[in-house]
Amino acid sequence: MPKIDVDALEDEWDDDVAVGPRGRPLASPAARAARRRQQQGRVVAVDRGRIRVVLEGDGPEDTLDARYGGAMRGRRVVVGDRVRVAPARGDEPARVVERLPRTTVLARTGDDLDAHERVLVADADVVAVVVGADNLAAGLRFADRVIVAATAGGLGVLLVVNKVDVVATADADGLDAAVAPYGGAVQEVLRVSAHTGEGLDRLRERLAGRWTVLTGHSGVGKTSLTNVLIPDAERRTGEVGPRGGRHTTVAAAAMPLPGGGWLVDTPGVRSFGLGMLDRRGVALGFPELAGLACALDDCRHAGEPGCALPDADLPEVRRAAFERLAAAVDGTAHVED
Ligand SMILES: Nc1nc2c(ncn2[C@@H]2O[C@H](COP(=O)(O)OP(=O)(O)OP(=O)(O)O)[C@@H](O)[C@H]2O)c(=O)[nH]1
Ligand SMILES: [Mg+2]
Ligand SMILES: [Zn+2]
Repeated sequence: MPKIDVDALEDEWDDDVAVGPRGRPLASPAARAARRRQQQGRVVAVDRGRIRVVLEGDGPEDTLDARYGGAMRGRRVVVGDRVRVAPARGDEPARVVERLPRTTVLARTGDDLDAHERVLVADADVVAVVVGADNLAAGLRFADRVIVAATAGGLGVLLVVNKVDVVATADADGLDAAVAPYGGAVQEVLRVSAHTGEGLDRLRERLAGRWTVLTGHSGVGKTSLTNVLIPDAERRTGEVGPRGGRHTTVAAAAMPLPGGGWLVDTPGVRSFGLGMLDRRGVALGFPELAGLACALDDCRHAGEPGCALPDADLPEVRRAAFERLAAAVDGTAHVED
């Protein structure tokens, strides 16, 4: 039986609708007309080959399902990507024919020595790293990593401490002391509860008009927060139980916030590898180190003569976080978090 080259067929289809290799428009009048029919949009969900897009000028609820066009040549899109879409024709679905350059990326690697980065969300403005008040220490180690990755990718960071309802009044001081060192590392620290609604007004203000990605360990309440911030979302959350709240969300999805802006709920991850960065990249993710006057312009803060790090004025836990993550990407220590 002759083998059908699906890619070749797709190329033909796409050439017909105007984009040549590398997404350049083809010159023929028919191709130019086809290109005019293409529209720009933004990816709000991806399910393998199915891409959900909101077209520019359409309402946020008005989504369109598209497939990869041959002109994409194996390039993949993620939630948040800006794309050009060729409209559906007859039985043919709409096609994503071009991915526009990304302005920000939230990316991680499998582990700290693996350089292959996976982009989780593109072109978002802010990452809200969610930690559970009932598991603060592990959450803050995770946040250390997200702050570095987000800064490298051009995103701002909010630290959202969820489940404050489980903290007894007597422990509230402990919580304050634990998060205080992060004041200089993120745009804002917010204390919230998806269950009682505490702190959500302030969170809504911070989210308004922006694309915000929720990230955090599984079970910290990312989807619970999504559901209270976006009542129509009705996404499934983990039940409380022996294995409660473990990997309930399986794919990222962007949803419009009632007050404007978008919230991206993502699956919980166990760790956030920083293998795409070296020691200097890690240092850039510590805003507290920005003004450091080391003798060497390209100081790696690894014990060089004249390095200003030992005398730098930054909280001890943040200094320890830098040492830990810098050693992890250097390969001098294996960091288990
Ligand atoms: N006490 C308390 N429990 C909460 C709060 N928010 C979420 N939970 C509970 O935490 C569990 C996990 O919540 P999810 O919203 O599914 O967590 P998630 O971060 O989306 O988890 P993944 O999708 O697996 O990444 C559920 O049992 C929620 O009811 C909160 O503010 N307080
Ligand atoms: Mg979830
Ligand atoms: Zn230095």
